Amino acid sequence: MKKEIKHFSVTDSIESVLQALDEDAGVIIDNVMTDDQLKNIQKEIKPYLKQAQNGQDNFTGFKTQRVGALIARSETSRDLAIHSMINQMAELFLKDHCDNFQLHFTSAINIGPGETPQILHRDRGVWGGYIPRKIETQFSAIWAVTDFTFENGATQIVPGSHKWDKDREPKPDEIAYAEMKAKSVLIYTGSVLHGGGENNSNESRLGVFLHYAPSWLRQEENQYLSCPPEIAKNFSPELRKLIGYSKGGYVLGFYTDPKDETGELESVSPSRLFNDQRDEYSRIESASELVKESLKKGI
Ligand SMILES: O=C(O)CCC(=O)C(=O)O
Ligand SMILES: [Fe+2]
Repeated sequence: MKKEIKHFSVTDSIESVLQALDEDAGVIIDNVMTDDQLKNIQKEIKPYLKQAQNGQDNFTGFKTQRVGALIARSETSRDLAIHSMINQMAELFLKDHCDNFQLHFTSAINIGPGETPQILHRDRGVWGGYIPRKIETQFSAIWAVTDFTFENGATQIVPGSHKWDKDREPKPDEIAYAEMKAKSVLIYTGSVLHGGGENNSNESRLGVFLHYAPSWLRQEENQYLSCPPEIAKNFSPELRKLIGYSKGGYVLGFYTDPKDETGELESVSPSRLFNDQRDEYSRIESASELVKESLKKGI
């Protein structure tokens, strides 16, 4: 029997979606974007797609374009990045392995006609395979900007493969395709086998990828360069925190303003760049508690 990806709607409970994600590591939520969001995101990405080169190797695809820096470049991507249902799910999904999560990667991936299937892979491979499998590293969303069909390169997903032995390879009938209408979103995890689909149609398949990861990990897309402070200063504190202008732990990710001679901007949270005084890690109750907590988690 052909493998299928389960579909949900925005009115389904987050728990039921997460339950399916736990079982399959890939689920679709239909019709999440508004009509205006779809129209606007197409408009915002179009000028960059006009100029973008195709990939240079058989992982990035010789007929596939990638456009990054979406938080800086696309207002609608900012709204999608903080979408409340997606963020609530990301938090619940990742919370066993971190105190906070962050936006890890943004990309509009446009698979052109004639593209061959991308090699199946696990996105957690970006860290070189050093992170133990028991730690879930990514909660990832692919927002469909065009329809995703079997013919035009819908993402291949191998449901359940997050629980497989790492060397097991799927048989063709174990591969499902993330067929969905524009405005829908595919949620998948860093541990599931997946890859771009083969495009045998005359049209391109465009998806907006927004991935989330624990805030103690290095981000795949460097947000401080892709979305520098002079752009981030116009965003809400919530969005700035999500993209990384925040600390990921008591001392993790602090900065010191090299020009500061007042001593005020010594070892502070990046949120202070924007005069935001909030820093949930600024003070600890007790050093011994902090050390004890981290020991309990497994240092
Ligand atoms: O384009 C797709 O559907 C998947 C792309 C992907 O998985 C990747 O580049 O890591
Ligand atoms: Fe991938």
